[in-house]
Amino acid sequence: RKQFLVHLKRLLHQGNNMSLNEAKRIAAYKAVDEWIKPHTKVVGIGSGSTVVFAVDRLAERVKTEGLQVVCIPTSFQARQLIVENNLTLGDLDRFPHIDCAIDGADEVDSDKVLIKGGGGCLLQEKIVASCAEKFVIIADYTKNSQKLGEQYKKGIPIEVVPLGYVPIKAKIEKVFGGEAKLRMAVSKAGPCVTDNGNFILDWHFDSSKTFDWNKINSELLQIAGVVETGLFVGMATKAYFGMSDGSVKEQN
Ligand code: ABF
Repeated sequence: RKQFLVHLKRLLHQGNNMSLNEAKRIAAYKAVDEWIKPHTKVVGIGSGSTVVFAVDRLAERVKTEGLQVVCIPTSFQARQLIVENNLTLGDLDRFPHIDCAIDGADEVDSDKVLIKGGGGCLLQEKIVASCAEKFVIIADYTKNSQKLGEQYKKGIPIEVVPLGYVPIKAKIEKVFGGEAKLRMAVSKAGPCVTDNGNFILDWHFDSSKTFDWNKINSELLQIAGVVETGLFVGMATKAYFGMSDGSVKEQN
């Protein structure tokens, strides 16, 4: 009864955002309940707003089921979530093999290719995802697209070494077309600097074209000074989308 009232209050409090936040929550809860088993030991914790709900559910299950999990963060925000929820904080030095990583995304296409990094954490997110046996994506319905660029209009984030961003920008635009925009800090006073001290170029591509994202990703990574891309190709095990009708759409 208490839990119901807390949940009801949360729903009422969220007002018109309810459907989007509720969509995030139901996707997150389903993913945690399906992928975090009693024997799960190491969990990768993603970044963004949807993951907050996943950590809520994980913390609840740790308390009620006595789960013994170590959580590996993908950003400063993820680290704060782990600490604030009294979950055990781990690192890749001691836990390089992750059983399951759960993370958000900016967009997911019909082949489960992801755009990630809207929040600027793509490098650590991709490292953690690459160390995970299972990589599970949780998102609301606004991320579920047939083709990349259909709904997400901020471009594909590409983390680059600050020293080279001008020639790298020029190379990307020459080879791939579109426009690679230097991401500015919220204050607009200067460029956004990632947790790793790098810049981000958001590559606005022509979404009417069809791309071989695996090839694009590999070619981008060949450019000297490109550290990582927000294209996650062939990495996601499964995606869960909270839909506006209260259902959860699963993409295998
Ligand atoms: C993170 O989740 C980022 O890669 C991506 O930008 C973000 C999506 O945020 P949200 O869950 O708030 O939609 O993993």
